[in-house]
Amino acid sequence: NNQVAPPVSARIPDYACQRHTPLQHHNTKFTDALEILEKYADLRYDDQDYSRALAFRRASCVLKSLSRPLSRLSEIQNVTHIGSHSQKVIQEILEDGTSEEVEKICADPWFQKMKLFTAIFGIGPARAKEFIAKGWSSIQEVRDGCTSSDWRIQWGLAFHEDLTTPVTRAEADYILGVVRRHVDRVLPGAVMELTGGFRRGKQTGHDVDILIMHPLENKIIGALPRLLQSLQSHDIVLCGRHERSTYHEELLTQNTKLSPRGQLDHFEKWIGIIKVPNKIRIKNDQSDKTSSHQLGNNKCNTDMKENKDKCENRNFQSDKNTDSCKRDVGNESVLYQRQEDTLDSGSAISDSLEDVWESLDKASSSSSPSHGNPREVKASQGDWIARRVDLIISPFSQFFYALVGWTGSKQFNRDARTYAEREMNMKLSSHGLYDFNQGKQLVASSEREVFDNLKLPYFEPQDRNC
Ligand code: DCP
Ligand code: MG
Repeated sequence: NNQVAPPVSARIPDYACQRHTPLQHHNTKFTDALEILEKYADLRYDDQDYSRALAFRRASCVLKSLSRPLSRLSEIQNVTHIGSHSQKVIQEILEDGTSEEVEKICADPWFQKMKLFTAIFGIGPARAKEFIAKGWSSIQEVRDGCTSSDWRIQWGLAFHEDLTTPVTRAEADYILGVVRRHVDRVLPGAVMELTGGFRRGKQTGHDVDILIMHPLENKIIGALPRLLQSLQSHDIVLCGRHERSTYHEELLTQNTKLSPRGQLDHFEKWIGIIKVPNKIRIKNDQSDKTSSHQLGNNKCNTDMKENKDKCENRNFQSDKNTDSCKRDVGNESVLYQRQEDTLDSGSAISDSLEDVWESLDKASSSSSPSHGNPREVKASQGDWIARRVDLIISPFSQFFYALVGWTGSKQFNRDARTYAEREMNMKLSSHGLYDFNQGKQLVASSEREVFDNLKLPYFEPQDRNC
């Protein structure tokens, strides 16, 4: 039939945080290609110049939010975020099914090596380029030649195959359960959320991001070291690094951008690798999918396709009157009440904090963040697989901003922060929201309230997959 679909451009809001972006959408043949161009631009050009890469990501994000497959370029011709280069690629795919430029990039040995090397835990584009300059083209060559003393690179190389095997949802749930048991021991009453891609409904991920909070603001002091001790005493931790909080109030108003790489927040956190029994993954494997190496449809990466699974309703609702918030998980409803701190304010808190940091510093200077020699540990690996885990501790007062920030996606965050700045004269971060018009912070006691404060419609985590 010759019916021409009306242009969709009129209905597309400017920012990704104003659009539904589901995990499963209708335009993967375009978005896969655009995201290869994004990756290539990210790796190819100067670290400071992420703008080319972002242009492809923005175009891809718009296409992900369309409610139907794109059939003609004219439907999106006036969309701000789809620039001429992206339009050219889309047109090519509409006509031929593939893009020659993208095919070429996929076949480019330099690109293949960059992807291979930057997939190593601890290796960024600059180091990957050094490896290529040395003439290396395989992981084994890096293992043989790399002399870095960085714990991430050492463990990343030793456990590269483990760490590039996608983490399944079953494993993420298992890790959450293990951490929860230990958190209950060292920080009773704490609240935990599985964040990152899994919270957005993804069935696989490259790591497991867990956000931890306690309704008593000061209870979290020293909790993460205790948690790690507890995990370590059960032989769960392979290696990792504990980072102090670098948060201070002035950050709320300072003009800092969300960097394309690296987490731009100041929470106390632990970044590391833990062991997960193989049987957990294998259980999940029956329903798993394989990686694709097809060139024909411009999918040259090893991304896993996502299952179309509706994710749990893990939303928080606030009750403004009682200064509390409620989380619904299935039929269960959990109430979090902000509680009175029992610790004195002022010097008592800072003294106890200093004590904690002092003992932590002593501990970390006397031992490396890893346990044993990575190669030896790998050689004697039992029936388990190494998994990347991030544990983040947030004070209650920042929790819902932290939850939005750590749920992502990265692009959702970027757009939400740009929207806050340009449209609202506000500064949004994972620590809070500052309104320059009123000269004050806007508190949130639910995820919904974060959106309300920004005058944005609420989007479920599974609709933030831009
Ligand atoms: N994040 C961000 N900016 C970054 C890195 C991360 O805003 N530069 C936020 C958004 C991410 C979340 O933190 O969704 C977790 O980071 P991950 O890198 O783990 O991203 P995902 O969990 O989304 O991806 P994956 O499924 O591969 O783990
Ligand atoms: Mg993640």
